[in-house]
Amino acid sequence: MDLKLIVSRLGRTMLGFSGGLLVLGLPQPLWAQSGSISGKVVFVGDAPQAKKIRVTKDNEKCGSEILNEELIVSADRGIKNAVVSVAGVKGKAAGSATIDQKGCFFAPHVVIVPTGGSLDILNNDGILHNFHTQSSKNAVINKAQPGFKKKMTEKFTQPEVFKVVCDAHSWMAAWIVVTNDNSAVSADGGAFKITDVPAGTHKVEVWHETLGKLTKEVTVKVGEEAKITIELSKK
Ligand SMILES: [Cu+2]
Repeated sequence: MDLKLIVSRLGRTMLGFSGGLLVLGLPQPLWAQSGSISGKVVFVGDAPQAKKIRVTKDNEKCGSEILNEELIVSADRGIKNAVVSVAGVKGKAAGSATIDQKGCFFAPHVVIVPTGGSLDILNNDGILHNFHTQSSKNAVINKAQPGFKKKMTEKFTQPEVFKVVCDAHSWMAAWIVVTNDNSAVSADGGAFKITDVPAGTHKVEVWHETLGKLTKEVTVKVGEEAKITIELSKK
């Protein structure tokens, strides 16, 4: 049997299988009913230059300059660190996330934590950091993390977007997005992809720390990738 025939028979078997489940009233497997959303978050206007921050403390660990990650726009106007979420659609239950303090900045700059999940806070600098959340729905965490303490773990139970600072280094900042919505953070160059999105029309919410929020309707078809461009600009 040639490969094409095998693939086509296999495809029909899979469709028959999922259709059969539908007739039986059983939940269909995810691959039979979902697609994905991908695209790029784009800055409208001339791409601003990334700013640098002068480091005035712990220079042996931190160097003399740190990139200000408030707004990172690539030469072709892609925006890094925007959060794209499919409202009301549960993401994969990852359960945990990690943020590192290395070179005196938080990495990643924006981290998604599932609601009720935990965040591992690493200190790979071997110097004192102080993890301080500016949260209001979740209890404020204000904890020193001395150089010898390589890892702390915190839980976040309420959906909320909030800033984290370090009281030992005034330039350090990150954002924590606590959500169960299926979400992704845009990469360098602005690209993002969200998989396992049920077929249908969804409200896609976009958030960026300095450019604000935007909502867009997107229709997802089974097995297809809905491609969108999200434009954000300075207010
Ligand atoms: Cu610090």
